[in-house]
Amino acid sequence: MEHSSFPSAFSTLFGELPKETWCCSDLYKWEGFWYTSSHLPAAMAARLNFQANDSDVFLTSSMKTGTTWLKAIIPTIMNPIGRMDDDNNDPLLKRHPNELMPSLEVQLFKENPNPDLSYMSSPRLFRTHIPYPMLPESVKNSACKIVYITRDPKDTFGSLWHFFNSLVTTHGIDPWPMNEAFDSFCRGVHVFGPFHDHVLSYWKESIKRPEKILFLRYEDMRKDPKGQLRRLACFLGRPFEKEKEVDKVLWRCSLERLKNLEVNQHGADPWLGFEYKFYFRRGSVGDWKNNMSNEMKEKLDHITAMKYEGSDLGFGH
Ligand code: PAP
Repeated sequence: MEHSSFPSAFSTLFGELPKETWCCSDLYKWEGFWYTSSHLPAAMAARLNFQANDSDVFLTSSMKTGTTWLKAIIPTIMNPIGRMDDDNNDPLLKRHPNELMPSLEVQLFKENPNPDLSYMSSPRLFRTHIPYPMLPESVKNSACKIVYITRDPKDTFGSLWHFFNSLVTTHGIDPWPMNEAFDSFCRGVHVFGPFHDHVLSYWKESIKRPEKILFLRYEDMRKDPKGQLRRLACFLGRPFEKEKEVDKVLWRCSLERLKNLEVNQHGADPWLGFEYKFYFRRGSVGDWKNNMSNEMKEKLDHITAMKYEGSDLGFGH
């Protein structure tokens, strides 16, 4: 995995932090969560220097929970003409969803600890995998909106394993043993992990401040896409007026469509080098049945039930 261009100031710090090797990368533990040597300085710089505007929208998530779907949906909802505009002008035709919502830690604060963001027009749309406690204070305290998406931990793990295994194998590296990946996931050691703590950090805030943080589940989006889309649009202050607008956004952002677009079949993320096609796979609910033994399912369900006890998050069964 890549390194930040300003890690030298961090070399002493890195030497003092708990460290684990995860899928060919070194991860470092900072304030309870695991980061790569590239993400951690960028997240710290963003926390120090990022100034939120009230009109900003933040898409937040742990990895592989359905973020790419929302990276397509949110810009389409927020674009005043995007919902009904000529399909030939759809930005998704030319740009992978990653490019429509820049990431704090992967893009904006990676090369420069204090980037000039004045070129961005309002409303600015951002995404991040940074856990809630590490968010810049102005994001927490301004009126900007935060959308969080989560997913069944079993499907999240399966998606994470498939994604990184595809990356390593296409680079000629040995496959990532699933049992090794699973053991790390259960211990909470993975990029931006522990998964359950990440989810809880946002869920708790969403209970306290539902007008500030909208908490979505991938499974609900799959089961009732229209209902969840309306909920999201209202939260963002852009309610739908016509049914066909809802249909249009869902079609434009559907996995089937995005997966088959030229831009997503052949391009690669310029910041990460990851091939765009790997962001689109099956998108199934319950795909863990194809990946996990019963023993693995029982183990992860048990951890989930313990971690989520007292919440209405579910998933531990
Ligand atoms: P990220 O954290 O790297 O951004 P993220 O988009 O959160 O990844 O997760 C990828 C998952 O979302 C994949 O799930 P799978 O591995 O179980 O198949 C991917 O298929 C799914 N996904 C991507 N785009 C869409 C979409 N438009 N609609 C539904 N699911 C999608």
